[in-house]
Amino acid sequence: MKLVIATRNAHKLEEIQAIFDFTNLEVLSAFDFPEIPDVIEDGETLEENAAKKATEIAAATGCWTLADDSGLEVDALDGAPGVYSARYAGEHGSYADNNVKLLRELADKEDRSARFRTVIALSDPEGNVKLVSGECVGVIIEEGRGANGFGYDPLFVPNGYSETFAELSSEVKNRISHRANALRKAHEAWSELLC
Ligand code: ITT
Repeated sequence: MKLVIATRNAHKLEEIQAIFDFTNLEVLSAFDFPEIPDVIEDGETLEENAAKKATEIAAATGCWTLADDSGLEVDALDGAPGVYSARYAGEHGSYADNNVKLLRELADKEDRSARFRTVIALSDPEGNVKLVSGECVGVIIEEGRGANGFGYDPLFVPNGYSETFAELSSEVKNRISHRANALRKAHEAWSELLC
């Protein structure tokens, strides 16, 4: 069976393949289908976007498709940037721009608690979709540290650690991250379908 992972984010693809042991599947990604246009992520929740990505790519490729949508939810900002995490500083903002904006918004806030959340959707080619989610709770520090990972990793220290996600090795991040937790749940829930 072929499984498409619906992302063009190479970091994410690496993390998903490191966690999920797809031994009996031929794994493809959005990179293998350059002709398929990007899915417009205009849902109001991570759940809506993950389901939309999975069902649209499954319909376009005719293959079972796994999609994830993730976001950083900051308590003092009422859950922002949340579903808007990728474009927090504007449609063409970089990861660095997003981090600068996050630090500015939190400048006068005492509560720095936050969580990364991932929703994973699995769709068959007919559009029947299932969802699971996972999270990783931590705090936003005052200045970025570390060079690993991507996105908000330099600003996020997971509970129980003193290093940021960008300072921790990818092995550690892949063990404790929101995506890892969601993928473990996906593995439990869907192992008969996918392994
Ligand atoms: P695809 O839609 O192609 O899968 P994306 O980069 O847009 O890739 P998401 O929509 O899942 O990824 O995530 C939205 C943003 O949330 C992403 O651009 C990052 O800024 C942030 N993010 C997600 N997972 C993260 C992680 O593990 N570490 C740091 N930031 C993360």
